[in-house]
Amino acid sequence: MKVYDSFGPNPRALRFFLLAKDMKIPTATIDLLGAENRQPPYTDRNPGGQVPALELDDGRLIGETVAIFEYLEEKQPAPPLIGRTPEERAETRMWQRRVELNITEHLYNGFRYAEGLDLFRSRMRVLPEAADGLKAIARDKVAWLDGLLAGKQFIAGERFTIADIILYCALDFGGSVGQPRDPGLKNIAAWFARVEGRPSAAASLHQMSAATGMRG
Ligand SMILES: N[C@@H](CCC(=O)N[C@@H](CS)C(=O)NCC(=O)O)C(=O)O
Repeated sequence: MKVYDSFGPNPRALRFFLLAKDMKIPTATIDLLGAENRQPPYTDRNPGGQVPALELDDGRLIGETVAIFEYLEEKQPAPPLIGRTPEERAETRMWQRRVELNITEHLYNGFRYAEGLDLFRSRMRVLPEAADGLKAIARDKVAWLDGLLAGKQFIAGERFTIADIILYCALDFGGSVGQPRDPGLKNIAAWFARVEGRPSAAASLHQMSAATGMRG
């Protein structure tokens, strides 16, 4: 297998996952800031044009971070980051969908249409007029999640899962690009500190983070 990796919060989520599972997979680095991911030969393999991606031993290429998580968890179930049982896996997938559909997609698009506009305008349709609204939706839903985290260690309950990895990487990135966390959200703050305290959190940060000022 080979991981196509780069700077950025989604590749960071995969690095976090691999570190947490202690899985070592050879890596090829894609120049995201130089848009290598948006050109052949990368797009010949991954028409989604984004990073990360996973090349399988039979040559297939898998894009989409969660599809990669699911594949790797099936290959190496321990430690479980999706779940041991059908019930645990269903709960994790429910929270992962809620996190991505309500928060992280809006946070990322809010960035792409504002602070990231110069980087993204040649790559996709951008909607600068939507940026503030998308950021506001992400903030509203983080506040909603804050209430739901009361009495829980992690998003899916007592288990640390991919829902935590995905949200942590997004909120850490957001904080570095003009979407800071509301310090009044005490449950989110405590949860963030718990995830940040895991060794894979710091270890998954890309070396370019220091130079760019963006945590990815
Ligand atoms: N839906 C994709 C999103 C991946 C994504 O947004 N990757 C970013 C890096 S964090 C990227 O490739 N950005 C550069 C670009 O879109 O050109 C996933 O979950 O893997």
